[in-house]
Amino acid sequence: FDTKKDGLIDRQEFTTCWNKWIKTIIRPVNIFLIIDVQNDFISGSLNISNCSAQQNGLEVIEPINHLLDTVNFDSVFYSYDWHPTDHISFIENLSLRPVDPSSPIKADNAQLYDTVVFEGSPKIKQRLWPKHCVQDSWGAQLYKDLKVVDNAVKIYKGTISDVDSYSVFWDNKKLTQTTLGTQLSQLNATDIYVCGLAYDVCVGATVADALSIGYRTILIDDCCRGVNLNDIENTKNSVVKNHGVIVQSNEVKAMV
Ligand code: VGL
Ligand code: ZN
Repeated sequence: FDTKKDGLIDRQEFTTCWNKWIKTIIRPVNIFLIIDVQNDFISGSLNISNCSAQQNGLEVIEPINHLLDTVNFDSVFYSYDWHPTDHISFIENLSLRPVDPSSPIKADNAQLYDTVVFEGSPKIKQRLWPKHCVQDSWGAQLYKDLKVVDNAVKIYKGTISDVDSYSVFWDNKKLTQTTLGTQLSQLNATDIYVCGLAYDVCVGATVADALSIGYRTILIDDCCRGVNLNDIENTKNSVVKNHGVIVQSNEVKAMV
């Protein structure tokens, strides 16, 4: 492989092809990413069954545990929505920051789940949620029946007061990153299996980022529950459009 004669590629090209493409295809590194399966979203202050889709977050526990018991992932990641008490997304904190004059919804009549525009440069669009997943609180703990495997990696997001973070990769302004990106790179991850809560919020944003980075991204539909049916439908459509894959949990074992 030292010469280029007769159409043979040289050693450098061979090494690149081998490491970057061939090994990646024949030896995938499969990651299972379980997003925000925390008390507050299941039975606490942001219980998603009170949102418009009226879905039950508890229903993800059994299929996720079954995958953890039966599928041989290379690594399992759990993310936590992990907010300080003065977080910008809490409707209780609306008076802490000036709402911009351009905001279609004014501070005086802002309701839960509305989107307001806060002053700032650039201005900050923020949906208002009830106070949830406060750092170290009960509501921020993983739901008790969710299996946590040995050697799991935990990722914390939404930890900065003035910016929300739906994606487990980046905050909503793409200014700061969690440790997820570097940890996946260190593992040479190729395939990311994603599930959890909420389907149309943090799961959707994370899958979009995983696809934009270029991971083979597999969304496990029956292991997700969400907030709004229209938004869930839009999430699925955009995953397919961006060449992600949507599967049911009973299809995963044969893929890994
Ligand atoms: C989430 C709303 C607010 C989520 C987090 O994990 O999907 N939703 N914060
Ligand atoms: Zn949150």
